[in-house]
Amino acid sequence: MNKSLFDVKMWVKDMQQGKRIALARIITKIENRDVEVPELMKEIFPLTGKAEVLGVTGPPGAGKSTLVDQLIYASRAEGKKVAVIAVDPSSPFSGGAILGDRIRMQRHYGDTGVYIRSLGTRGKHGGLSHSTKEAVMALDAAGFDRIIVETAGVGQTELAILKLAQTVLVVLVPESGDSIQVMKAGLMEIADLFVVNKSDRPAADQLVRELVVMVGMNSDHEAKWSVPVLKTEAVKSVGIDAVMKSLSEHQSYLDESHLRNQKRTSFLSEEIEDILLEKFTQKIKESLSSKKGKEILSDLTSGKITPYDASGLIFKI
Ligand SMILES: Nc1nc2c(ncn2[C@@H]2O[C@H](COP(=O)(O)OP(=O)(O)OP(=O)(O)O)[C@@H](O)[C@H]2O)c(=O)[nH]1
Ligand SMILES: [Mg+2]
Repeated sequence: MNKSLFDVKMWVKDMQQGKRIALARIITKIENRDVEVPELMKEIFPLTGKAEVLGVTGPPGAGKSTLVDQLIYASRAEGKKVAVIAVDPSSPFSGGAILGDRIRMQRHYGDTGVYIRSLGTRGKHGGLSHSTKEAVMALDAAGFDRIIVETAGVGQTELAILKLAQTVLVVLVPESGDSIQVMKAGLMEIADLFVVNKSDRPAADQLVRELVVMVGMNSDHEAKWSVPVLKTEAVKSVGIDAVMKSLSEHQSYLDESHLRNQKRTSFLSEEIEDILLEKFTQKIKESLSSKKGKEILSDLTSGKITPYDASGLIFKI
């Protein structure tokens, strides 16, 4: 008998029935880019496509997790099941750097309608955006109605990750004031909603005004969605209702404008790209370490062929 201890079908079924251990184990396999992932995703994929996926980003310390905590609370009041993935590209370990987030959101502990998980760059380099996409699919299949992806920071990796969201919420704070940064970081292009948090601080209104002007300059007149700029004081739960309202309006807009389908297509197209890249990378590594690969490398080192010749030959193995 050579049956794997990890019965993919059974774990996915358990996950669908709400068993936390199954969900956690599946996401860990995804995070580690385990060999069973393709088989897992085959079971998971047909169960996806129902969840609302929100992305939350902004500079470090802007209050993203505090706001997400409020969004969880408000979503629960609507009867929705919510999952949060806190992504930290700078962390090689999940759970470590983002431990603070778990503590911040721990009032939901014991609520079976809430699941919070961190993802770091464990496993192979560059796979974080791929892992996040598949973790979102797993949570969707597990029956969460709303999935919130919080990314720490506004670098290229974070922006790439946010492509998977249907609605992107950018959180800024008065002291990060320089709205020029917003332009530079490419946030204007991805924001569906701006939130100026810590509005208890001076200069919040100033930042709101600047953002409104920038949104106005950036929006094309044909656009049916005008990006709202809202003020919150997340620690005190101020302004959350308006954020929830805008999020729901954006979701309706996605349906009315048929953008939801378009977003799903681009999500899946990126997933294919990631799968192929992963396969190619693996294949190239195998080819390079094969007998033939070593001969090619030796010819390259001795100057008989060029790196481009070598690549062509490796490609044909
Ligand atoms: N004054 C004030 N402080 C706030 C507000 N919202 C959050 N904070 C505080 O700001 C700090 C950072 O909040 P977090 O929610 O951890 O911010 P974050 O953006 O998730 O931080 P990273 O994930 O580390 O980038 C905490 O000490 C919060 O209590 C607010 O509306 N007003
Ligand atoms: Mg945070």
